[in-house]
Amino acid sequence: MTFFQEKILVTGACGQLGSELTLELRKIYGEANVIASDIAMPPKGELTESGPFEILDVLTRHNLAEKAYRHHITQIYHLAAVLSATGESRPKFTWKVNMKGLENILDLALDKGISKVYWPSSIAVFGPNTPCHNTPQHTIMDPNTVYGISKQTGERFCEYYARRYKLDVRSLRYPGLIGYKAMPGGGTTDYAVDIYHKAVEGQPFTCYLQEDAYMPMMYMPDALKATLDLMHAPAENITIRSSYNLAAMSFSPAEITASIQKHLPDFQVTYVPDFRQQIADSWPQSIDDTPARQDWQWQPQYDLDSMTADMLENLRRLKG
Ligand code: AKB
Repeated sequence: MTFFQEKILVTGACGQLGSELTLELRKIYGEANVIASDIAMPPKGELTESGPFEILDVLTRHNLAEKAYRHHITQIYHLAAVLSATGESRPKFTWKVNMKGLENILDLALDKGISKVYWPSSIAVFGPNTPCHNTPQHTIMDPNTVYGISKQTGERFCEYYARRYKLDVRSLRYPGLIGYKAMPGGGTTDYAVDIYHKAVEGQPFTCYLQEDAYMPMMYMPDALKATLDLMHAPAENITIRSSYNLAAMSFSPAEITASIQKHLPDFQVTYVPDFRQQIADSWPQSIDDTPARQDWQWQPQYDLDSMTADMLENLRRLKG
């Protein structure tokens, strides 16, 4: 596939998704053509060494406009956000970063004629009255975390900009994302990353959710593929301009523990649920992603056991 001089800005590039997605985008579009950005400079590493990096606060419109102008930006992946668990300790700040940040990016896209915007939503848009099994694309949405409320409002905003201003904005409702390259920060699903680290370090794990807290999850290679497939799909195939349901697997802490114990039989987990259990209780257990499968042929590759084998192999390699 060839692309004509696209110049891509990634906000929140140091996050769990951003640090991997930026590198994938650099492979496709060329290292110099993908500008990673975040609120602070990360330690030297692949992200800063493989291409341009800018310090960028998405709340500062003039800073955003200056970067977009200077780098001749044609597409934006706007990933900067505060996640669900952290959001509950700083609700006003979370609302501001998640909503004002998105508004600034959408307006920048209109002002500068930016051709495409990607913005991640989440299963957090659903709430306690949403059907929790095979949650459909269109259903009751009554999120009760500030993160979920900001994502649901953000979805309405994206659809509005797409319909009213013909902005090509695309979005996915990610489940919990699991990868070995970067740690997540402040989410309710983060336990499913931490547990692998503890297992490989030979340590017991204390889980902040109940053993039966079932949630939708996805391995990072699938999340990267879904994001790029959506962004590369012809515009006429994109029938959902709020955000697509996206599914791969669902499991509970007890099930991921059993999957790890197939490789490490002595691995031990204890359960000490905290406030994050209530958040997990309000989210779906499994997702129906039929529109994503129909519109741009979404198909996940990893299930729980194949993810576990890959996570353990890579973490063992990285931790020596
Ligand atoms: C979180 O737990 O907050 C995120 C999410 C599901 O959006 N991983």
